[in-house]
Amino acid sequence: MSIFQKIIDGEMPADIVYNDDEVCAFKDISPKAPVHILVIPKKPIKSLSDMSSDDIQLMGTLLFRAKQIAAEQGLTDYRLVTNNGAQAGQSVYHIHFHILGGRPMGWPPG
Ligand code: DGP
Repeated sequence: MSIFQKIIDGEMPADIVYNDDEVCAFKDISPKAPVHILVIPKKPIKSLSDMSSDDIQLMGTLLFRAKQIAAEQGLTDYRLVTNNGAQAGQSVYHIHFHILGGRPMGWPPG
């Protein structure tokens, strides 16, 4: 079971900023920007590579919630990132989008 599943199940504390039947969002424990929030589906999809066609609507919902949460946090400019696989920087295998904002962002990412 991933650490994010434990957060969803209430077994692990987190600073939750959004929660509904399908989506949960909470502050990253190791923030890389003044605003750093993780947006996850409650369905335990491991990574973007594991998304199936059954998940298209859910992932659209996730994107919509991400933009709402970013706005609620006062962000107009921000980055929305998913790391897919270890080489891309994924460390938790429950799909998530990072909302990163509140400072200028470089490009390309390292
Ligand atoms: P990634 O490396 O893309 O898989 O992102 C995983 C993120 O999850 C990373 O930025 C740190 C964060 N994280 C790991 N464990 C916890 C935790 O227990 N609580 C919270 N809030 N965030 C966590």
